[in-house]
Amino acid sequence: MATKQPTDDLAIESSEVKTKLPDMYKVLLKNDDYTPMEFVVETIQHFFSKTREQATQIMLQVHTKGVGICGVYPKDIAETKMNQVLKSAQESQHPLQCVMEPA
Ligand code: TYC
Repeated sequence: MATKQPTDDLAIESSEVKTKLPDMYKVLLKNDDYTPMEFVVETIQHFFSKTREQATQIMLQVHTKGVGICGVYPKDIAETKMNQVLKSAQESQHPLQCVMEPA
């Protein structure tokens, strides 16, 4: 009788599991002289899930310092949010500028 050889034993090799956090990007608003403060506050609330109080603080930061951070996200999410803000501003004919940069 043939002896069964242990040919199909599963070997679980130790492997280094590489986990890498995604590169993160800041989404920024820039100040201008024309976009209404209320529009900016509503934009920050809507697209960046901030409370009215948080959104007002960010808007005032932008208004007084020229730029402010709305949030920090992985690249694809930052791009989506930036483009959503720009589209919304364009549709309302406001010159609001939104940019992203590495965090
Ligand atoms: N400076 C604008 C005003 O006085 C308000 C404003 C705030 C515009 C933030 C853009 O990203 C901005 N109406």
